[in-house]
Amino acid sequence: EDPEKLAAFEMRIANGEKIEPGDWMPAEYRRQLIRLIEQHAHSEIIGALPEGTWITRAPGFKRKLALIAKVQDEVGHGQLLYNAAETLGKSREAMINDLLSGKSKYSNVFNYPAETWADVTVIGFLIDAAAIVNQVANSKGSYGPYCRALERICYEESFHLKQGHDAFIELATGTPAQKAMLQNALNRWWQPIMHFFGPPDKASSHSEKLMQWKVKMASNDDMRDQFLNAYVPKIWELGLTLPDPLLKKNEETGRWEYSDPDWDLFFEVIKGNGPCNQERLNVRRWAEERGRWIRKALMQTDTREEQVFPV
Ligand code: FAQ
Repeated sequence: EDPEKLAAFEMRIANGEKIEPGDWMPAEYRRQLIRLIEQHAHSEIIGALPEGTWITRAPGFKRKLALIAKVQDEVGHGQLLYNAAETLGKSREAMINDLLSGKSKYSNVFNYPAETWADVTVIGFLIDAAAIVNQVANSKGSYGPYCRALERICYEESFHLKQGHDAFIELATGTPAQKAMLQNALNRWWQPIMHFFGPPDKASSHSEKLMQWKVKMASNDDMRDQFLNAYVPKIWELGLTLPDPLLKKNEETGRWEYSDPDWDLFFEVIKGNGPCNQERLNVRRWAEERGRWIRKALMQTDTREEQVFPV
C-alpha cells in the first residue's frame, strides 16, 4: 500500500474528517468496516426475531402497537446498515448469503430465547440501552455513511428504550408474580448483556486498529462501564437484583467492578453453538425462500422500466 496515501488518509482521520465511499482508503479499513457494519446489519435483522414472536402475545393493544413499530424499525435499521456496507463494495446478496451460511456473525444476545413477556421488556430496556451506548459512540466515527445511518438509528432507538423502560417499570412495580417474572428474566439475560460489548480490551483482536482509525470510538470495556454506570442504579432502585455478587462501583476509580463473565461460553455462542442459533438462521432461510418470488418480480419491473425510459 502506498505509504504516502496511507499517511494522508490517517491525517484526514486525525483531523476528524469523514471518509466517503469514493475516497481512497486502505484495504484493511474497507475490510474491517464491511465486517463490522455487516455484522451490525445482521444483528438488527436477527434481533427482530426474539421480540417479533411476541407481537401476537404482547399484553394489550398499546403494547402491541409499540412492539410492532419497534420491530419494524429494527428491520429498517438493518436496511440502512446494509446500504452503508454496500457503499464499500460488498453486495447485499453476498452479505445475506454469508449470514444464511453461518459465515458472518451477528450479536451474541439474539441467540437466547425470549421465554416470557418479561424477556421482551429486558430486551427493550437493557439491550436497546446497551446498543445505544455503542451506537452513540460509533456515530462520531470516521466513515460517513455508517455515521449517518447510526445517527438516525440512535434517534429511533431512544424511543425503543423509553417503551422498554416503561414496560420494565410496569412489571417491577406490579404484582409479586410480575416482579418475580422480571427478576427471573433479568437473571437469565445478565450474562449475555455483559457479553454484548465484546471481549475484554486485552482480548479484543480488532480494537486497537479500529480505534486508531476512529471506527470504534470507545473500547469494549469502556462501553461496558458506561452502560453499568447509567443502568445498574436504575435497576437497583426498582428493588431488583443482579446475579453478580461482585458488581459494585469502585468510588475511588469511578469504574465498575464485576465478575468476569464466562468468555468461553461467549465464543461458543458467536461461533454458532448458542441455544437459538440454528432456530434464528432457519427462520431467515425460510423467509429468504418465501420472499424469492417477490424479489424476482421486482427485478423484472426494474428491467421493464429501463426499457420504457432508457437513460
Ligand atoms: N456478538 O475484536 P473484538 C442491536 C466478535 S445492534 C457477536 O472486540 P470488535 C440493536 C467480533 O466480531 C447489536 N460477536 O471485535 C437491537 C470478533 O469476531 P471476528 C450489534 C461479537 O468488532 C436492539 C471477535 O468477537 N451492534 O442490538 C460480539 O472490535 C434490540 C473479537 O471481538 C453492533 O454490531 C458480540 N456481542 O468489537 C436490535 C455494533 N462482540 O469478526 C434488536 C457495531 C465481539 O473477528 C433489539 N459493532 N464479537 O470473527 C461494534 O461496535 C463491534 O463490532 C463490537 C465488537 C463492539 C460489537
